[in-house]
Amino acid sequence: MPDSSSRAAGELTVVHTSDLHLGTRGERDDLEVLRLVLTAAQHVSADALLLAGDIFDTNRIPLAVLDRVVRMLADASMHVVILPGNHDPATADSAYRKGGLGDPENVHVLGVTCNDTALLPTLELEICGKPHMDYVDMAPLLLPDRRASRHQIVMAHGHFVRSDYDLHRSWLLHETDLEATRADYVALGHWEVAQRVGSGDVQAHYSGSPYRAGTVNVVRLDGSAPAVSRLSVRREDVEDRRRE
Ligand SMILES: [Mn+2]
Repeated sequence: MPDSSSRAAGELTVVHTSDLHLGTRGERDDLEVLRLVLTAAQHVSADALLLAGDIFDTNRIPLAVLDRVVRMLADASMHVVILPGNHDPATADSAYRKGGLGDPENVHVLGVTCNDTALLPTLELEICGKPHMDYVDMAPLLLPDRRASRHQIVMAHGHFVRSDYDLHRSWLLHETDLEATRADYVALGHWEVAQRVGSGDVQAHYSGSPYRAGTVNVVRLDGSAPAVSRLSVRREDVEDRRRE
């Protein structure tokens, strides 16, 4: 866990990604994308890594793969907050309830290891989100209670409504609701592209999948408007930074 005394007072760095879809190759999944994401998060000395849904492609993940994921997250020396998505919902047989995924003290799974809020008091940060609990359509944006911490982030996994043409889709996120969160940052998942959505004051961003976007979002919070940038997780860029 990063030493909180090494941070400037009240300053936080959070890395946000989603849609890793681990396990598409079964036992042969090399988890390379997770390694690249974790290395990038370590490069910016992230205090927390947010995984906004569809981390696993399916809940039928071989235990050997789960076991390696658990060890990688436990060794990450940062908080990891996971929101179950529509591919990996927090069902009774969810990947998040098997293989000890919720056991490491730095790993927080919304709807599994805590309710809809992960409280990280050493970071003065609370992360709220409505996990997918099954495969059925629902409104995926949680309107948080009045904040109890200095910093508040909302996570949601769903489809942002750009026009009426989107209304036939599932798990819809409406701009008015994003604004109503009043959160410092809204970490979205479900889209493959990295994109800010909404035109109001609340910063709501999709990270995109690391495969398609080639980046993760880096969010710096210091009590004023969050600074959001993107960091490459392409293998050659991650290896280059390592050699610096
Ligand atoms: Mn999804």
